[in-house]
Amino acid sequence: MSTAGKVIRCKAAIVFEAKKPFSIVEIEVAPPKAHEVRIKILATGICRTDDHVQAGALKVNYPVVAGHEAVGVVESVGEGVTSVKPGDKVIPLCLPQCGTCRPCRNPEGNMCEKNDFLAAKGVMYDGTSRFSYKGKPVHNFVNTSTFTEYTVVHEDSVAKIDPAAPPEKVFLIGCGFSTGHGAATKTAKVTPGSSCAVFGLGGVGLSVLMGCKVAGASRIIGIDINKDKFPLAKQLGATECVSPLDFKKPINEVLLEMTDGEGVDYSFEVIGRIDTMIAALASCNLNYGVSVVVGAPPSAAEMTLSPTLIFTGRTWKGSVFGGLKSKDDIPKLVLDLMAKKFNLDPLITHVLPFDKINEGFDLLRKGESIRTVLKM
Ligand code: CND
Ligand code: ZN
Ligand code: ZN
Repeated sequence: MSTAGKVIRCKAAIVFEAKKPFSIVEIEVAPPKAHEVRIKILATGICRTDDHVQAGALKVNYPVVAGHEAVGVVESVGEGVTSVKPGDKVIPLCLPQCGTCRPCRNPEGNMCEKNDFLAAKGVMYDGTSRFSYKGKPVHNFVNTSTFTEYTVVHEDSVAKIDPAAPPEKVFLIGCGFSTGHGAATKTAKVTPGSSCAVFGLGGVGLSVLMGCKVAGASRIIGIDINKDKFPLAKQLGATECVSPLDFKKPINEVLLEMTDGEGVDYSFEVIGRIDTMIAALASCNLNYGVSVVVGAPPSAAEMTLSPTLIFTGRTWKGSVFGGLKSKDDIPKLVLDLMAKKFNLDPLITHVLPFDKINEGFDLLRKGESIRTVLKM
């Protein structure tokens, strides 16, 4: 029997307030309104950004259904939806692409003005939510919310993908892989023969590393305080790995020594800490080096640094969702996956049923997992 037009009762993992574990409860998911799409989630990944939501490091409105890295099937669509139809395999897009705002029209832009990263309102465009629990509204997260059996997103936040794409792998194109790979290839535009340093070797950092390798970098230095991450980093293309804990001097000085005082051509911060953002900047060449901030900074953080770091010519950039134009670029990356241009298997270390979401986050916090996929 079709569920179109009806309220769906289903399981979701809610964070009721910061620092409280995910609670699996039954919620109500309203039908999609005009230009909205209701999606049955098939598989969703655990990204550090969702942990920031749980930990209260990112500004969000609670209670919230987090989760932003997933794949699903369209269950029903609201009036006026043209780009997807029921039954289509899709990836929800945490960064929308409306196609008409200035960043969408600028060839170099991708921060669509419909994004909810900064305002973090946690509601649909009309200011209301499609989720409710015991009659009260529950917020969404970055226009997606995938820690639920069903979600509703705006048509700007969904991309139709190859129906043959395997859910337990392709979910990673919904954030981690695309963010990291794009940061190297699109934001930094890493050049053949160059040197790179990647700070943080989690799912996103390792994807940066894979992007550096594809772009032809000849030297890739991985940096992490957890040495258990080194073997996989080397397997994926790191030429060397170092831990800041092995040195008395600051890690940027270590990297300068490793590069004969030159610094690397490209550095990436993929942790989300102020000190490592500055260390990454100071590690790239003082004149033509490019440093990219990928790690999500705590919402309330501010930083101070010597202006000389920039004065000599370094370029400092940020990169959200790998600088990709989400709706256009995600289906292409899925085709590349299907054509075996890259392999996501090494990044997916754990598979758990959705109910074990808290266990999945524990694995991430203990540094034991790269990516855990939750199957619905
Ligand atoms: P994950 O936690 O898996 O990886 C972070 C890595 O950093 C771990 O291996 C840690 O051991 C390591 N680390 C922690 N502290 C230090 C330190 N002081 N020095 C060196 N290494 C350290 O996280 P992830 O890979 O899922 O995500 C990484 C960041 O990227 C995180 O901040 C997340 O919120 C952010 C992100 C950004 C975007 C975007 O669009 N820009 C999208 N998704 C995630
Ligand atoms: Zn836009
Ligand atoms: Zn993410």
